[in-house]
Order: sequence, then structure tokens, then C-alpha cells
Amino acid sequence: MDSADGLQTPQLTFEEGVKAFFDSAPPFENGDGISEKLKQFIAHNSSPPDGNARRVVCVTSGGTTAPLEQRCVRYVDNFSSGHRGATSTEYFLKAGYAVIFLYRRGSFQPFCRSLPDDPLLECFESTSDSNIRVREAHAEAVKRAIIDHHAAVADGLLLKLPYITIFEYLQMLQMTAMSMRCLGRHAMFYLSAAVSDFYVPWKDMVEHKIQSGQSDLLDVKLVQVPKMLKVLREKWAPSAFCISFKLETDTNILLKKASTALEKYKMHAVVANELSTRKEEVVVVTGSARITVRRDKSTNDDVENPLIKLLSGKHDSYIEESSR
Ligand code: 9Z3
Repeated sequence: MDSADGLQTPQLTFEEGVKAFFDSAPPFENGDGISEKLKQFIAHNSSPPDGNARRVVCVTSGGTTAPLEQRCVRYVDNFSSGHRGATSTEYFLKAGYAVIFLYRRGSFQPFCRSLPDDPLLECFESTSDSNIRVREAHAEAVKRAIIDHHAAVADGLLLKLPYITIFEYLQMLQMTAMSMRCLGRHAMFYLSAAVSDFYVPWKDMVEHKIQSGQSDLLDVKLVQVPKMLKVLREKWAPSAFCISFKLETDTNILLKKASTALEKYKMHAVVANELSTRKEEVVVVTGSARITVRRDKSTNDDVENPLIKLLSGKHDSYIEESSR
């Protein structure tokens, strides 16, 4: 890549690229607090009061941003509503997992999918004596959301960690993975977040809002984000069961790209999905098998229901393999 003065900068090795990414990241806000929450959550689920240790899955959800200014006004965003991650979290909890939900702030949340877009204003109304009550039409959805969500959090089964930028996301993914290492094969990563491929290193970023009107061109140099899937598998959590996602808009290349990702990053499974049909069907690529998973339209089921059943079954086999 060219530097600002036009000179060629030397190509970094993969390891140098990883180091450069973390070295260039802004300080990790509240890192100690998050580390403590993770420690407690994992301790609680590895030796819970009922004596039944749980499997723990880290579900990543939503899209990361790559800021263009340090005091950020503009950024490059990655598409994802967070629906996949939020829905999958509900099914993982049903399947008996404890879930670390690493999500983009403002994206879909578990148990809130049946609520309208603006739940506070649409679900509640004021009464003649100036109190607030739930509107009849939303009563059941609000009750379910509150009961299920509070139960998961109160029982210590759901830990929610919000991010916005690619820096926050990868710093938290690294911290989560290191904390989950002690779980060995009982840990799972379900990486459904849409992660930026390019970023501006913090030290190269302008501090203030980029001014328009100075030139017709906006000259911003973006650097490739090192593929952290590889680091996750090799260094951060080498025994964990890892599932990544592959999103394409061209179905002709989707499965090939998913197989390449499976091999290149040594994933245990890659879930391939096409943008417009992603809520109807996905293909799970594992080894040489390609398993199509469809939503049952007759029961209005979510595609995540059979998907999580399939993946937790594969996780069972992965755990059993180690005791043979
Ligand atoms: C996905 O493919 C997810 O299934 C979606 C879910 C983002 C499509 P929604 O949140 O959509 O329900 O609206 N996630 C991974 C996307 C991605 O960026 N994958 C990278 C790639 O395809 C690999 S990490 O190269």
C-alpha cells in the first residue's frame, strides 16, 4: 500500500498485521469491567449452583463500523440487522447453552423480535389517571419478552456486550475468547456478525470531521483487517467449536466461497447464506457435506430453529470425540 507521501510501505506479515491492528486501536473503554463480567459469567456457568456445567456460546451479531474520523461523524458500515444473532441466541438458550451476545448497539435483541419498531411508544399508552399501561394488542408480546429476557439474565445465562466499531468488536472478541479458553471443547463461537474487511488505522485517522469543499475527491486509505478467524482458531481459543458465516448476493459463488473459508480458517462449519433468502434457507458446509436447512413455512418457524438443532448436535459429537 502507498503511504501518504507516495512511498511504498513494506508489506506486513500476517502476525505483524494483527499486532498493528491492536496496537493502532483506540484504548479499550471499560476493558477491566468487561473482563470481570466475563470471568463471573464463565465461572457461574462452569460450576452453577445445580452442579450441571453448561456449554457456553459466543454469538456475534450485527455489523461493525470502520470510523473515518477519530471524533467520528462518518464511518463505513456493514450490513446486518442483527436478526440472525438475536434469534439464534433464543434457540441456543432453549438448547441449554449459556450465551455471550456480542452485538452492535441498536441492532435486534433476543426476545424482542415480535415487538414493534418503537416499543416504548407503540406498546404503551397513558390512562385517564395519568398512569401507563400496556396496549391490549401488544400485551402478550411484551409479557413474553420481559419474562423470557429477565429469566435468562437473572439466571446468569445471557451476558450482553455491545460494540459499535471494528476496534471494539475485535477487542471484545479477543477478550471473550481468552476468557472462554478454560471451557475447552465446551465453548462455541457462532460468528454471525458482518465484520468490516477494511479499516483506517487509528494513528492515520484525522481527528476532526473531514471538511467538504476542499476537493472533489475524498482520499481515504483503508487497510485490510487481518482475518481474525484464523487467530481465534489458532491462538485465542484453539479447542472451541467454531462456526462462521459466509454472505454473498451471487448464489453461483456462495458455496465455493464457504468451502474456501472452511478450509482456510479451519472452521468446524461455515453457514452459507444469500442476502435475499437468508431468512428462508441456509447451507451448512462441514467437511465435504453440504446440508441445506430450510424454515418450515407451514408452522411459521424460524430457520434458526433447525439450524441451532443441527449445530448443537455437531457440537455434541465434537465434545464426544475427545473422550474416545
Ligand atoms: C451473515 O452472513 C448473517 O447471516 C447476516 C444476517 C449478516 C446475513 P441479519 O443480521 O443478517 O439477520 O440482517 N453474517 C456474516 C457476514 C460476513 O460478513 N461474513 C464474512 C464474509 O462473508 C466472513 S466473517 O466474508
